[in-house]
Amino acid sequence: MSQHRRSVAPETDSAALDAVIVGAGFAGLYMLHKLRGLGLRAVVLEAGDGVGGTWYWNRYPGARVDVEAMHYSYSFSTELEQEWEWQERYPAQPEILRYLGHVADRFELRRDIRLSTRVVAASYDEVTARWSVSTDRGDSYEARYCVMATGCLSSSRVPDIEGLEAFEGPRYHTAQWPHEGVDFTGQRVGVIGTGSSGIQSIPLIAEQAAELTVFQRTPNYSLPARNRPLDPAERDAVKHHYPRLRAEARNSPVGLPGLSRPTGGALAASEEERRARYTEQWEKGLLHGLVSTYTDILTDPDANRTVAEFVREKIRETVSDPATADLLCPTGHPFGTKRPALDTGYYATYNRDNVRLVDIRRAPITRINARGVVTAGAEYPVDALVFATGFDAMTGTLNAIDIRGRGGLALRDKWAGGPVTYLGLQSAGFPNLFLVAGPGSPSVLTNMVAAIEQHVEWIADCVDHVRQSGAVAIEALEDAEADWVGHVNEVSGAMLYSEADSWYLGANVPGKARVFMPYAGGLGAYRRRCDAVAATGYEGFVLS
Ligand code: N01
Repeated sequence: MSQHRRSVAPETDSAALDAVIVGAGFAGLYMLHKLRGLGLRAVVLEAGDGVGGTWYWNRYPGARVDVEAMHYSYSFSTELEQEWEWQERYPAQPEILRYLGHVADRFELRRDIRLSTRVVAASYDEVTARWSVSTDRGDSYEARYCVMATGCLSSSRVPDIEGLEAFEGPRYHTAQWPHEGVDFTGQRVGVIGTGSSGIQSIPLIAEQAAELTVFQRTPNYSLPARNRPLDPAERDAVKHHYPRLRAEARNSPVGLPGLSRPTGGALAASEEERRARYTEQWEKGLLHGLVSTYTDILTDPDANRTVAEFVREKIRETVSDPATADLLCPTGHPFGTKRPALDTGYYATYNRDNVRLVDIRRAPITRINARGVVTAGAEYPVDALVFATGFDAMTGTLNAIDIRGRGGLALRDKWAGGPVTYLGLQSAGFPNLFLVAGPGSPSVLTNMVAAIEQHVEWIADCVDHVRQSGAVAIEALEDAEADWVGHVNEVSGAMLYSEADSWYLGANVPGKARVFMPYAGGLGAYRRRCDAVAATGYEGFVLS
């Protein structure tokens, strides 16, 4: 536990607070820094025992970023971006956590961060126009503004499988990994789930365990990361060009520089041209490379099929056993409609003698017993079980907090049919409550750090505007919200996203409304829209 906890009594804090920020990941840390820059008094409440958010929790073997760190990093401080030396192209979790710890120290953020403090409720008082935010420690904080910097993938899920509690060995979820690590040497390990977390951890668990059984319901598309150490000359070159690269990233669709902007459709190109372009991107090891090859990869099923087939060919080339290769080939959803993974040696892992793949689409898991996993076809004894089963994404963490707005309206009730927001920044009926990377914003479809910076800066400007204008509250209007939700749905509706049972759609959580949650219109266009809203005196919001 940090020595920085409770340096100021919460009562004293609360009396003078302007803002409560929930979460000390990339979003919360920068929000605190920005609000301080406006001369505001803010406190960050963080459930974890340390800062870092996603990078604090996700400590599973192989956890690393899938966006190049030189760009998956803050751009707001020239000194910070010049002094930090990323060691790898795609650093592993410890390096990113060190970076965020460095940021917390460098900007002296820790004194206003309360660790090991989970927010359980937040309610708005219409008379005082202030939020009261309660924690699991039994205390509460009052402030004019409340900013939810709670992350998009922070409520982990273990599926409700009969007999789970009967299992006699240890169970782990990738996002709740023990800080001391896990030694699987000599063990029979079962991994359930083949999304990014499974795909990153499986090769490393396979190297250590005596036997690894992977339970796959849906094969995912995965691309080689081509990770490597960064050499100093390369690092310096990026640093030298940061002003241009960051500007390009801010205005690009996915928040990254350097990706080609396609001009034509895939089917207009010859097969040779397509193959050459796909191969070029495959070799580069970039998450967004293949979808950026042609304009219609995410809109035309036939165009998409060409790239999906290209990836399937790569899988068949890599995996020696044809039956296993077939099982690993995704066929049930278009490429890019679930987030692809970026891996190191994932498919080749299935060539190892100690690894087997079990198709639980064909023979589903029926229960877990004391010894292991039972499917409709067989029993698989294991010593340890790893759940790489994902998250209640985008809304799970917000809905876990009892958030009450005007007239006691509960956010989780308002969102029962799916989240509704204006610009992903606010929800009508909840004045002065801001969401960072909320549903209805580009967030998870883009470089998260670029998306977070845009939100934090917009929110800080907005708060400053409210104060300068002598108002005490700002609230999204229902009409503006309805128009925005309509636009978000229209954009994703013109794409292929609804063809996958993805967490983008909430389809991985039984009973969750099937609504495409992020905004698929691109970060650059979204930024321009947010800037235009601010420039016109916060159109679609009302000040009081
Ligand atoms: O979770 P997921 P994740 N029985 O939801 C399976 C980010 N991330 O933690 O597809 C059996 O993608 C499920 O099967 P299905 C990234 O944005 C980034 O892997 O629902 N299986 C699926 O295979 C990513 O997209 C990095 O049929 C069950 C898996 O579990 C997001 O986090 C690294 C099941 C869950 O996959 C989530 O990734 C890691 C059940 N009852 C994560 N329930 C980076 O590289 C679920 N599954 C930065």
